[in-house]
Amino acid sequence: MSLEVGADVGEALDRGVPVVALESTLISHGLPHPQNLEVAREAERAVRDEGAVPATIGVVSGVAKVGLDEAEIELMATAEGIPKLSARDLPFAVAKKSHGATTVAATAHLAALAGVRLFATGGLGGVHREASESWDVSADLAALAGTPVAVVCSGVKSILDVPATLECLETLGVPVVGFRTLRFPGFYLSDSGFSLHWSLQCAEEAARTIQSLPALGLASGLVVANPLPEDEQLDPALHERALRTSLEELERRGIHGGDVTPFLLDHFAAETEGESLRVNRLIILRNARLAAHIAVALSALD
Ligand code: PSU
Ligand code: MN
Repeated sequence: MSLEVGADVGEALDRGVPVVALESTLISHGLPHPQNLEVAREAERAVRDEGAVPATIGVVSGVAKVGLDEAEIELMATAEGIPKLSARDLPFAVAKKSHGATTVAATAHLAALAGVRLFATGGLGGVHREASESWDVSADLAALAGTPVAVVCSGVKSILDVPATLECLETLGVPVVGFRTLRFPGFYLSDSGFSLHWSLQCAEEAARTIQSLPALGLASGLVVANPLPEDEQLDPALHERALRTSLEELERRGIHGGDVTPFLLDHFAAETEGESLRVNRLIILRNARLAAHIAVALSALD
């Protein structure tokens, strides 16, 4: 079997108990050890505290798992050289019986395949700065266009070209909505400086939105953008400085492709002396909690 659903996740799905998917790339490539393991465990706990069942997704020895167990999460957090898997990489990891950490694109794909409708992460991938030359646009965007999963996130990572990413989401027909805001969040920052057309006021409204998508024949996902409160965000001046030096260093080293995002997140942590890690952790936990709220509301509607 190349796809396996964890026992508690499978049981929850059978009984209509709410389930929230969590990704493993942020564990293997987005955060350093040991914070990565702490955050992975805390995110699962946050989902449980809100009355849903967490399903951390990843590939272990060639099996795509929806609902990693504790030892498998530890493997994602500690093993050296775990490949970062987008959706297109999944068949190779399966054929080669490899481990793999799933990005937003791959996690959303596997979640939908298993029937999980909510997914929480920190920030989506998107259009990189200089993409007009590099063509570096995350597969996360195309995946959300064709995968019926709602992703709760704090916008797209601020290392990206945010307005270009919003344009791209629009072109792809991905619905994007703010949670209690009309400002698009900026990941480490509460406000990216760009606005949204729609906002949702409560979990129930989000659940009704999710329910309406298939009924309208729309096969896309949904981006629920959940900003950090302003007093919890990264200091904007510090953010600006760290961003500038991180991008300079990226260019100096000529880093490309899938290595860009992990490099920038890592460099950001060094430049901000760990402040960005504190904020990244908060973002992930808040999004896990909101995704669980919405999953609970969605189960109540069904
Ligand atoms: N959000 C975080 N940390 C991360 C990521 C998202 O807070 O590490 C990961 C996600 O897995 C996302 C990936 O899919 O970064 C984007 O990578 P790329 O730009 O190479 O598509
Ligand atoms: Mn890329």
